[in-house]
Amino acid sequence: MRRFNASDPSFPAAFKAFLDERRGAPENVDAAARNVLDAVQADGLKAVLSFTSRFDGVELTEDTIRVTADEIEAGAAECSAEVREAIAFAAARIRAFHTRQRPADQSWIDEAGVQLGWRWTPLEAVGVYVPGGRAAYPSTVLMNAVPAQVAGVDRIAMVTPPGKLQPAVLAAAKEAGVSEIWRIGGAQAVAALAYGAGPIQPVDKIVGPGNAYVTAAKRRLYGVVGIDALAGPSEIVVVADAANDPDWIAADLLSQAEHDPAAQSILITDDQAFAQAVSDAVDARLKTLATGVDAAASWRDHGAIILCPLDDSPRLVDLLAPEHVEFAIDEPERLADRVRHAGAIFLGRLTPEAIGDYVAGSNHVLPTSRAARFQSGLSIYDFLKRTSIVKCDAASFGILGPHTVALADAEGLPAHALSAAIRLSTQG
Ligand code: HSO
Ligand code: ZN
Repeated sequence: MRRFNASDPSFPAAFKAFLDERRGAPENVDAAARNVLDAVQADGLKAVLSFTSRFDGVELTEDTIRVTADEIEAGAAECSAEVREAIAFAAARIRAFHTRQRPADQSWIDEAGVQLGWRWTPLEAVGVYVPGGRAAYPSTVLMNAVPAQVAGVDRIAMVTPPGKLQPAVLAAAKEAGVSEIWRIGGAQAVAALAYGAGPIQPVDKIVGPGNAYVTAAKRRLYGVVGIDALAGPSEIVVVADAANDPDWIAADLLSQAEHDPAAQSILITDDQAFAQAVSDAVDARLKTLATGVDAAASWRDHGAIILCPLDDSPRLVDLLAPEHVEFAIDEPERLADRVRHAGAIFLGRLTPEAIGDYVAGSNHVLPTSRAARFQSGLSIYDFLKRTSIVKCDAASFGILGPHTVALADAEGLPAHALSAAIRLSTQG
């Protein structure tokens, strides 16, 4: 964990170096992902099954690749009532939040008499990647699939590496209206979704976090299909004054550190003694946390405590452009309103970021690695597209036509000019 004091003359340079640090091993997996994509594009299901055998050690066939409706039901039923209830609660809140994002179609007649507007339509088919192992989060299934469902996507296809499917993941998939689940993972799953493979029909967009191979495959497929933002390790900045219980703030920092050794948790505070108390509380908690190994690595390698007047915190937050920022202070809006770059902002002492991970209703798929400078979290807009609509009548065509001809001539495109001129001439 790094300690910074914003009043040190060396702070600007040291902080800049800190911002520029890479997190996570730069894995050179692009060539491998490309081979997988090429093979699946050429050989379809055969290639998908052979990669699944090679990378996952599981022999599948066309008949066993799909998770059956019975399996989904049985798996979901294994979930405890408490977890099922929490999933339904979360889904309803995520649904409500994203329903409010639904944009309106527009249509108007402008001063030239042209009818103009646009219409929003949902994507037809979307693929959701769900990682295997510990990172198979039911909450992430909800965060990816519910907005698609709210947008009105017809088909939501989920892929997840073969192996025992977590009951809660199945329950979440069911709740979120996932229409099909395929037990495939890695770049081959992403390729199958993009190109289609045997019974797996191609989709129009692929969302959801995955490992380095999945991310490399998604990056390569951008353009063949739509892709959501490329997910990086989690981040949290907590702005807190000395009136907080250090143990609460320590828990918030650890809540993101435990995701990944490459995650980043940063405390900004104006009180030296409080900073030390939080640091001690983190160390104490790390001793017993079941996820302590990853969390300790994250805190050790990427964690930081920045001492500065809280009034300066919005400026530092903007430089960090974090995925999440908490303002654990009274009247948090006073500072939070000055933040420009953050994926999500959590206000006050009773709004830990974990609330947003699960049940606030806002999306937890958020920009990382400073992408909050230019990107928003996943939303209904990721599953909608806008089609422009234009209609001229004789009078408005008379106004627009000659300018069209002039620009087409200037661009050396005579057929463009003609298609306007031909209509102008018949109108006398
Ligand atoms: N905080 C993660 C999402 C998540 N948390 C899933 C718990 N489960 C995104 O940065
Ligand atoms: Zn989380």
